Amino acid sequence: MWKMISHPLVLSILSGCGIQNPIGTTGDLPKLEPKSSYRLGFAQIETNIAWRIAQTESMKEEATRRGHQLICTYADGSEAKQISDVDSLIAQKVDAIFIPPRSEKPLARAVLKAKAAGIPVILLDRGVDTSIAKAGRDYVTFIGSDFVEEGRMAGQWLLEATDGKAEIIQLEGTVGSTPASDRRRGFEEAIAGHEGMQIIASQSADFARDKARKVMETLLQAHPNVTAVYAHGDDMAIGAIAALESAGRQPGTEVLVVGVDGSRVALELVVAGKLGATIECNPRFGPKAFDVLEDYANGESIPAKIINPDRIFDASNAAEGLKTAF
Ligand code: GYE
Repeated sequence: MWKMISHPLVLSILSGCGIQNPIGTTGDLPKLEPKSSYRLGFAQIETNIAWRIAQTESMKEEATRRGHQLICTYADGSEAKQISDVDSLIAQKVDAIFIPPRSEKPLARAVLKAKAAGIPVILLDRGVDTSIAKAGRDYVTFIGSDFVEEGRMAGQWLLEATDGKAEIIQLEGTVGSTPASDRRRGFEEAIAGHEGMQIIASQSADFARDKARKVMETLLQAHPNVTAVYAHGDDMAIGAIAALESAGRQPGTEVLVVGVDGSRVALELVVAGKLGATIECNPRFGPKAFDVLEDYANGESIPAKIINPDRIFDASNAAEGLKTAF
């Protein structure tokens, strides 16, 4: 249908009627020539959390293994910087760009700019606003986890661990980012209808450990009745545990904490009994990201979403998980 509308003749009729095309959304996806070696861009969000470091390492390792050049940029957790990083990769005329969008709306525009420059984009681990940019039309695909399912797993674990009775503080990820919205939705779905499960406060701590510690310190004063914490990322769970301990509360017994990611430090805290559980979110994207890129170049049809399967780690399997943790 879009192909029909995007036909040059139809477009000129539409614009003759005063109907404008949103820039960059017309036409097919930019093609990628099959080559044995590519010059690629990777516009990473930040470098200061274990999950991001593991993802960057995996991308670099796999690029090297396959003989591709990977130009990495780091946005220091800033959307404005990530957008200008994408601009600079476009200016360097890379063959394709991998983007983990810090948040959905602003980075959707960056995706459209790359498309307009004829550069295919693959989204990693976070999505963009699909009313602005769509898979198969503006970017090749999204590779990542089912965050709603992760949230559900966290909610289900807490429901069972507390026998359906908990006063919960939720520490949300970056506002406007896919994992924050979806992990919230999945968790709320899992506890819905259980009257004893109450979210007494919910605030963003931007996926960051220090912010989570500060947010938790403040929330603890306002809500001393808290009995559980759900953090959208392990770094925030770690920050919350630190805040609980410095307030003289016992994480793991008096206040149950559940996180997401399955990072090494989080698994150690599960083994130590301070973190109840963490839902895995695998950051090792390299092999899949480059397989998809090469399949795309070879003209194979690529699904709109490629989902990594995740597990739950609790006291029963955290020690085992440590063997391969990041
Ligand atoms: O869970 C979190 C990181 O987008 C899935 O980003 C990713 C999340 C991950 O900051 O720890």
